Amino acid sequence: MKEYLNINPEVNDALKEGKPVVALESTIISHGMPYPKNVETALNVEKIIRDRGAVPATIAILKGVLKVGLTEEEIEYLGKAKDVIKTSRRDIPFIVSKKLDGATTVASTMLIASLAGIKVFATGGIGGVHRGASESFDISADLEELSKTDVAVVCAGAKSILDIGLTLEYLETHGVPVVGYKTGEMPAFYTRKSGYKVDYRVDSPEEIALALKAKWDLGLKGGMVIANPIEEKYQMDYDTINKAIDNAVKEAEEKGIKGKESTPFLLAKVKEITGGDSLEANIMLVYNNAALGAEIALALQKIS
Ligand code: PSU
Ligand code: MN
Repeated sequence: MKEYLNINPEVNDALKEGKPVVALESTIISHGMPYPKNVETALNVEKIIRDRGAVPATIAILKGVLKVGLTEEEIEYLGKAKDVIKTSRRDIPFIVSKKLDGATTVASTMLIASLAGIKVFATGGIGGVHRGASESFDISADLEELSKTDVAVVCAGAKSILDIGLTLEYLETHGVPVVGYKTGEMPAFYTRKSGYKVDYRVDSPEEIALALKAKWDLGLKGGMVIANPIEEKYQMDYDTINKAIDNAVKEAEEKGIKGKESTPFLLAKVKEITGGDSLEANIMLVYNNAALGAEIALALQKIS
């Protein structure tokens, strides 16, 4: 394992001393936001986590090495680079053996975080069951990973580029708890509402930490989705964003966009249609999730 995995010294010390660590993904940097906002956001996210007394560990694959805890220079590099490959679980063997650069999705970030011993991961949104999946079979590997890898994922729910109802059904089938932070409703990334309920409402990081401890103590494999709604003041207008998403989905269908290109295409289209508004909302919700991720990591540390 040592030859594949590189944990930076700050993260390594924190893990050894049992200090709270929060993992962060890198597809959001390379494919989720434009430069330089992506780099600025990634660095701010790390600062938010540090300010709360936890250690951030941004994860990516650089020249074939699984990196846990990128330096500022490495984040800058990933944010600017044009040829970084979106890397989910199935891509890892080739990115590693060919010594390529890979930006990690929720699935691969969970996997690598777990190899390093990190239990909490904060991001924007998870992948899920796509609309029309009964025909296309397009279901993100993020969901499968959540069913088997012991990492809690703090997100702002799932975008309605996905079929949120089917995503929740899939998670239920695979035994993945979906909890709402201070809400009983599953948030839809840009908006606090989706029309779907979460399994449990939780009102404090301690409550989440206790449930995670119970889950893993009992040997119930897999993660947990902690859905943290975007703050009221930053949420987008429900009809505006959903119209933009409907148009993006229609265009993807017309152009025959499939497979791993699907999510990045839809995200970019939605951003194009809504201008800077959706980017701004996206950034604010990631900050919100980073803060909650740090608090959960702290709460978990206290009881473990
Ligand atoms: N959803 C978002 N923003 C993102 C992603 C999803 O709102 O940046 C990224 C994440 O890295 C996620 C990945 O893990 O897309 C899912 O891709 P796919 O649907 O191809 O599994
Ligand atoms: Mn897919």
